[in-house]
Amino acid sequence: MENKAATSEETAFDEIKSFFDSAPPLKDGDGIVKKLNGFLEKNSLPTRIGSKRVVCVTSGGTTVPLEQRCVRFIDNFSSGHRGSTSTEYFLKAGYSVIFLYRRGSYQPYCTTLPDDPLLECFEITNESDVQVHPSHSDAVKKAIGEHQAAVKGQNLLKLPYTTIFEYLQILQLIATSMKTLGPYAMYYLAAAVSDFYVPWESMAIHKIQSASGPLDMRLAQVPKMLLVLRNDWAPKAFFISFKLETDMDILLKKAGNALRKYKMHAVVANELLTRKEEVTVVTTDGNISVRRDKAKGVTDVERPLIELLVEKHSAHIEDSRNQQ
Ligand code: 9Z3
Repeated sequence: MENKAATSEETAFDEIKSFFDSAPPLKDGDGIVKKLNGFLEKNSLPTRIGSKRVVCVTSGGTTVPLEQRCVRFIDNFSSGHRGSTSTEYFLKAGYSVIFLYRRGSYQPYCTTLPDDPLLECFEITNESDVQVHPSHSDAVKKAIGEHQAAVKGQNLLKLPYTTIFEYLQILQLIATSMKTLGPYAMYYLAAAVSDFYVPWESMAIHKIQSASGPLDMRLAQVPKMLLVLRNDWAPKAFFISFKLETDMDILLKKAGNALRKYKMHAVVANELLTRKEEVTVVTTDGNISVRRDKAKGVTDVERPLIELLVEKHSAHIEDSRNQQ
């Protein structure tokens, strides 16, 4: 049994190595490492109760390019609402956040602003100056004030990605930098990550032409990065992954499988249509349903979800200390 597990981990390791070896080089990898190290230096100062907690929140969906000079791509559904709202609650709870987000997806403190904030929140006065429209004034002040406080206090680092290649390459850099935080590090993996991709070396260079008729395409499986992230890149960290399904009948079973297979501390199971109302936190101690309860003034499901996860992270840190 143990041998079988070791073999599947070795296979995953080999697949991941070949995924990274064949991926296009990450643009400005050195710049990203510099930002990460600067951020973590500021945030790994010891506190009265141990070390500062840092969470890596992933948000938005990865793309899978079909051409190297990409005109077309396959996308994964995620607006980034879950990741950005959760980031706000983690910051409020005293965490520092590395926000790995899909370019163009929702940003922390902006989810309650209108779709086109620049055009809808501002107006030109009779004196040809620009001012915030009074009806949006409170929302804009709150968003700018809270965002500035997080960035100035160096508690929020935002790193953008677009493709599945960039996402996994940056996640590896984050894990390498965060390793020294041990149990004080948390991973909250809300991004919707492609299961299939076109390997770079077998990808068309130029725009695929339609003249030759229908397109047949074989997609390779994205290696299961969670296994290596959990076991090798960040073995002491606290891990939360997400399971998204559209069929309620299989959701909890699949979340339970992911919990065991990847040794997650919790898997947040959500169904596409009800994801903003209710999620189920699946753990080895049982399932906990978390709801947005308007009657109790709870405006989103992320607030009680983050409260619960912060509590569980505290227990994880306590356990790790007792084992030392
Ligand atoms: C989620 O399940 C997120 O909760 C949502 C959030 C993407 C549904 P929005 O960004 O939506 O607020 O619009 N994320 C993880 C989805 C995912 O790809 N999970 C993989 C899977 O289900 C495992 S890593 O197999």
